Amino acid sequence: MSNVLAELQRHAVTDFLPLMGTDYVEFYVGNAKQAAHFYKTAFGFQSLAYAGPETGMKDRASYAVRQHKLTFVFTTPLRSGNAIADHIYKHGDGVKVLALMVDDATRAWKETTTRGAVSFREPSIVSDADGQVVTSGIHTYGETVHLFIERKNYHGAFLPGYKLWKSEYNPPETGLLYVDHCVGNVGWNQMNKWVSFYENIMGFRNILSFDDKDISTEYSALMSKVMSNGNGYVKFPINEPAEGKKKSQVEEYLDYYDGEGCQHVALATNNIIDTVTALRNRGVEFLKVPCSYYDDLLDRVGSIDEDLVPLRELGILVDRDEEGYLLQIFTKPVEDRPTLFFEIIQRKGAKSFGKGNFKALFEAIEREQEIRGNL
Ligand code: TYF
Ligand code: FE
Repeated sequence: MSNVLAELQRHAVTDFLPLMGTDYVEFYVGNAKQAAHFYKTAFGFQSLAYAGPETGMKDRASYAVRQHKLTFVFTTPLRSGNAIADHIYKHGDGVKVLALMVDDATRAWKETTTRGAVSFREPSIVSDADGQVVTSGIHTYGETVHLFIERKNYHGAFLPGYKLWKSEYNPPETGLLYVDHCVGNVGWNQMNKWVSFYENIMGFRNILSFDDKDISTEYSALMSKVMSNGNGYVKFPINEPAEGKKKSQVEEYLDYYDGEGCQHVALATNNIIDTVTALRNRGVEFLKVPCSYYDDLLDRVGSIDEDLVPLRELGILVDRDEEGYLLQIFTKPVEDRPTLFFEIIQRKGAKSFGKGNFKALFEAIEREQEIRGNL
């Protein structure tokens, strides 16, 4: 039997938490109406669904937007003195929910809570005229949660409780396709705890590790371990700060987010030059690497399909592994706090995370830390 087949069979018997991908990412924000507008205007998301007092949701307003398989939800509280308002007061705008697509949300909750996950939501059925959705949830690092979404008996726009959001303002998409990975920043010496959490409680595997030798010598230090579920559709790298010559970028995040949380969400495209051109034209700000990065790029990564000129003009980074190459670029933080940012990534065979770019990338992040006075 081929290795591939053996591997597939191993997972078929051992994967107690089969995931079909990321269902949506929900952000708790100070002003959901304006956040939704920003992600439509700047990132090219399309209006999808709305929930609020008009739909029977008395305490909050939520706007769901979509681009291909990528769904973001922006939620804001309508009054103070509740969990959503407290979350924003402490963390600023940030990711609350990394929702995962499952076939059986009741089983997902049982499998994970019996292995030690702390429940966030017991399996519950929500329904409307378009059918029913089962959701359940568990806590992960910081105040972040994973929801399990079972929507096989639902054919509405998004979720029960939401109404279709028809807007007259529909800026074009920018070619963003799906969530490639979501990175969590955890506290000092908390890496092993969260690696064990994803291994033992969620059945993930550690597929890649970067330690301070890969990363820390001159620049902001961190350790990173990439956790992947069985079929590879869901990947959660975890960063921990490390002692270095300068203040770790992970420590800066922990200071400003006031705890552990989601550091970046990587969004896939199949034409990074077009996507980043569009994003820049719409006001999205990206980190810049020195022009010298491009002088020896082709010596480092070999020949690539793309022209060097637009890559250099846009500041897109390239890295190669055994299976192919990838192109990636990072936005500046999208809040006033130096917390959450986005990565735009195009994979051409490569399954890695751009280790060859860490030096240039982390030096670019350090320049921003320096400007903020946080180095
Ligand atoms: O997700 C990754 O591993 C890459 C590299 O603070 C990276 O995007 C790692 C840590 C970090 C920024 C980027
Ligand atoms: Fe990344």
